[in-house]
Amino acid sequence: MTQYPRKTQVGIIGSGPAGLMLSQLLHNAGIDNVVIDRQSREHIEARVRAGVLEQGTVKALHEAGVSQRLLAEGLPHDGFHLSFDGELHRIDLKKHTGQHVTVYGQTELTKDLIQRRLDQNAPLIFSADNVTPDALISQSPCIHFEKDGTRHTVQCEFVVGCDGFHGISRQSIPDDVLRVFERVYPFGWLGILCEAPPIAEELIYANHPNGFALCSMRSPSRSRYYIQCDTNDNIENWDDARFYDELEIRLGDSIAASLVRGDSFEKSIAPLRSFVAEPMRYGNLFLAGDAAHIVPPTGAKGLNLAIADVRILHDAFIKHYRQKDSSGLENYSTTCLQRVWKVERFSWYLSMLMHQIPTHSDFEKKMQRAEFDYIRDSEAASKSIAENYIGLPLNI
Ligand code: RFL
Ligand code: PHB
Repeated sequence: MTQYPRKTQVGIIGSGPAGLMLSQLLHNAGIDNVVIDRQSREHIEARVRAGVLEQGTVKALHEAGVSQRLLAEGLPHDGFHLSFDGELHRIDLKKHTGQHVTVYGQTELTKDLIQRRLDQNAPLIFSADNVTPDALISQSPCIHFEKDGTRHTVQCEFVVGCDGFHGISRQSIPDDVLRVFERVYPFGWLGILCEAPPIAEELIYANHPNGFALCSMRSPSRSRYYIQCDTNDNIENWDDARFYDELEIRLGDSIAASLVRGDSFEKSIAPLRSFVAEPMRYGNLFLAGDAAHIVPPTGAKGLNLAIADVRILHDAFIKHYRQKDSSGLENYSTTCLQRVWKVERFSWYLSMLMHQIPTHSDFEKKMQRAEFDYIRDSEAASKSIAENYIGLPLNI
């Protein structure tokens, strides 16, 4: 029978980007850790999600030693486009910030992180049932889980909940301790992946009276497209022809002329939500990534925010273990939340600017248009979008 560790310094629940990256960073610093996920490796490696990495995220992956493929295959983008009723405005990231973003799929990043951890014989436990953090406000917290019908317990010094929005970690914090702030948007994103060259070299975020559309990519031969849809819509209602017809309308004739309609091989609908849980620490449990906060995907921030949390937490653990200084851990929640709320603001702002909001009056539609015109005509407004899009510094 497989033996699982009974003791570790940091027990990590969830092997998404946050959990895997934290595990790698801690390992590199000589801090023992165990990662436990309820899903199988195959399931985790098949999830299609984010596509845009901030330079800080790429740098962190590089420093963690997990950037070989990312540096070879990632696509540096010096700008992106906003489109309003077919009128394009380019946000020049390079000019305004001196930085770029990198297009590289979260799916590939996750595969790279898993492979690296397994190459190092890391205790990475997939397909665990009933994962439960326990004794969180004691000096000896632990994680219980079941594997192949047998119950196991890992004693930890700290537990980190990297188990996403629907995970168990946040739910383990009593209601009278946790305060949540939430907005659920009255629409979703219908996304497809297809084997066809992207419509343009850079991303296009479009607002049209029919709704939002986003043209993104994974590689020079693989495209990722999204359109705003009803939250309760069903992918069965959207064959590729209908999807592309609608995408073309929302982009306008001149942009749509370059569209190559590749057969889709992934199609899904994602809800849009803003969510923050405060505090991000309860006793010896720390929350990181989507377990603590969700942003609507319009600003491409969720994955980047998750990596930022674990970088801050990693620094705090190093201070704790090497210098016997727990101030980083004490301040973890406050430090992260400062940044989280700013990123929430940007994601909310860009979402409200670029979508058709069902409750909007004609006045609010005019305000949206005026905002676009202002961004187009003002260097300062474009620069503000650029500095948020490339990613705010860690210590703000
Ligand atoms: P994840 O990736 O959700 O991983 C959580 C892991 O925890 C496991 N888990 C549990 N394990 C044990 N016990 C339990 N009870 C558990 N419950 C859950 C899960 O199996 C999973 O493996 O969270 P993490 O690591 O915090 O990472 C967050 C990111 O995945 C997320 O923020 C981004 O995908 C958001 N996002 C984007 N972010 C960007 O930075 N740039 C983008 O361009 C971008 N585009 C997107 C996105 C998210 C999207 N969707 C589908 C919501 C586009 C879309 C459409
Ligand atoms: C993606 O490529 O999946 C993507 C890109 C930019 C976003 C959201 C998603 O803002």
